Amino acid sequence: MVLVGVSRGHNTDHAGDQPTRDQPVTRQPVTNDEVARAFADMATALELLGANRFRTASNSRVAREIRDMTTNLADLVNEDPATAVARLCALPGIGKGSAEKIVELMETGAMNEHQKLMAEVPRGLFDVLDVPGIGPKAARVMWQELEIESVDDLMAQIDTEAFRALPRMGEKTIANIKEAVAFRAQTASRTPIGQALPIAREIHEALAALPGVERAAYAGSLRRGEETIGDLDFLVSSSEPEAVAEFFVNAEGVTKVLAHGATKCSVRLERGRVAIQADLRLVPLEAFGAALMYFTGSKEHNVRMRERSIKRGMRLNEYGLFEGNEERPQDLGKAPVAAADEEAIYAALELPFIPPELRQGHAELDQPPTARLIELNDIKAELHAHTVASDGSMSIEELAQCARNRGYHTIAVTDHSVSQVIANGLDADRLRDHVDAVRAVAARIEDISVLAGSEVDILADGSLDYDDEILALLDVVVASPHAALRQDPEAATARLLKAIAHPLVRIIGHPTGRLINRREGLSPDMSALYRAAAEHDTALELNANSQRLDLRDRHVRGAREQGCAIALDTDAHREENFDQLVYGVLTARRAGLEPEGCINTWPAEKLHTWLRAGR
Ligand code: DGT
Ligand code: CA
Ligand code: CA
Ligand code: ZN
Repeated sequence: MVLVGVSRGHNTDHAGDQPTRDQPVTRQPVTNDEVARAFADMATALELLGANRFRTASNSRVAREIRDMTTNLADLVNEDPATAVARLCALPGIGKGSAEKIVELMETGAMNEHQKLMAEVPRGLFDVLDVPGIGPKAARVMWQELEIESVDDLMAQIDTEAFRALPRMGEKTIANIKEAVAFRAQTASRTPIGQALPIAREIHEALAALPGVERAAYAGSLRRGEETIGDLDFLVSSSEPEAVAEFFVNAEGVTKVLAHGATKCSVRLERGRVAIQADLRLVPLEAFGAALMYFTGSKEHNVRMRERSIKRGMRLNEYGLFEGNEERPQDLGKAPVAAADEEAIYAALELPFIPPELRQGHAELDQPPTARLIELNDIKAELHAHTVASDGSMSIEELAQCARNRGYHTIAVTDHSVSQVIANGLDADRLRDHVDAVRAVAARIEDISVLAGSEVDILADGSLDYDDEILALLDVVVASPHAALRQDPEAATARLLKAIAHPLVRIIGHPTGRLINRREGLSPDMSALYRAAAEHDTALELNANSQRLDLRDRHVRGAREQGCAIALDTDAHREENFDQLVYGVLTARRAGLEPEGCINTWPAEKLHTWLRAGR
């Protein structure tokens, strides 16, 4: 597996558009982000070890240079490994030593020096360093003086005299550390769905392929499409259950077996950067539907379903739906009303099949869905995507090809605007040239519409990053907030309202700017945004990138209630980012979004007319 050398159990990654790698088991080219992370790790380890300042600083500098770089290092090395070192040295900020390490990482999947350094520092110390307010100096002193090697050690000692006696450790600092650790405990223990789903799918496929397996599924929060996952839940019916259990407790990445029984197994999994618990239940085929329903949850949905059963003189549990509110001795062994399939259980309770994403324990039983929810195949257009002109890795043609491969009728090229310096945003002159380049490609390609657009920054005061005359040249304007994301709610509301009302803006990209588990983002008055968006017929984006999922599920629901159009886009920077659409679709389904409410499902003509309207 690639990246054994550069992965840790947590994420100290900087904020950005790039999703973390989705396929930790197949060997894929090492990304720039991962190379940067390896150098950043080395800098941190050196600092914790109290190494020479210059060595530390040079590794941090290389990490920074690589993060800001637009050249794809894997491509550069693979082009001709023999001359890679020399060509890497030609890049800004890369010396010979670093170049050799980069090539080593690309070729072997690991960096020797990185691994050596990482072995010298306890892993848990990186978590201590991750606590906001604790810098490398402080972490080093805690480690050296008090043998603090993890956040648990830290919390065990934080109220001691010895801890208070550490240099610069005042009451205020201690209070801040406690608060920060408490916040982390709330968020960081849940795995983002973008990391959990690829692992679960792979395990699910492997389980389904085992001899004797009749049915296999994943359940729980993952099946409900929640944005973060506490643990993975698998269900299997098999004529050879022992073999299934045996396979599960020995699956790739299992670091600890927590339970290994005849009907339940529980393991701790570590895959790349992801550490997560996984449960397996072995259930009889006749009761698979009841078990699937029970373990899909949510707990609140289950409670409502049991109440409904009782009202109808039945009882529901993980084995089935049975006659009678209580289990009486004479009922033992009686066949259930329904158990093998979820559909039959819902039907027996006079309900339509409730899609797992809607099983939230809200109103889904009182007002079951009437329209079909949106599905992956409904999406026919991508309206937010980047090319090499800013921080993407595809050319305009490659982007168009990706969209065509997905069967789309429209792809919009929306590179970053001038303020996004780190993302190589385009100034007005470069944008004009870029529009010409997009139009030239569009003229050559007949079977798919390639639109010239921009992802223009919404500046802190709500003004846009280009003049109107420039924006008027474009086929589609996605306006997004990227900076000043700690604004107070009033300022954020005013900022976004101004962009929504702008006649040339058709879509507001990732409206809050939050990053799951990492950045809170803006907290505007969402109802005010929905009303304005509906009034100006500006679409609000559900950005499908699994680090973003912004709008959130409840926001999409609120927006639809006000009649807003929703744009569902992946914000693709690389080809594989198109696969992030699934996370957006799951989130949209949780919001009860029907295809018609999403502009990306509309036929080409309807969409293009809408994009042109009002400008
Ligand atoms: P998670 O893992 O925190 O992301 O969320 P879930 O929903 O996957 O929760 P989990 O793994 O604890 O349990 C899976 C499902 O099993 C849960 O959604 C509903 C069901 N379940 C588990 N424990 C209970 C319980 O005590 N009561 C009821 N009604 N259902 C339960
Ligand atoms: Ca779970
Ligand atoms: Ca569980
Ligand atoms: Zn973007």
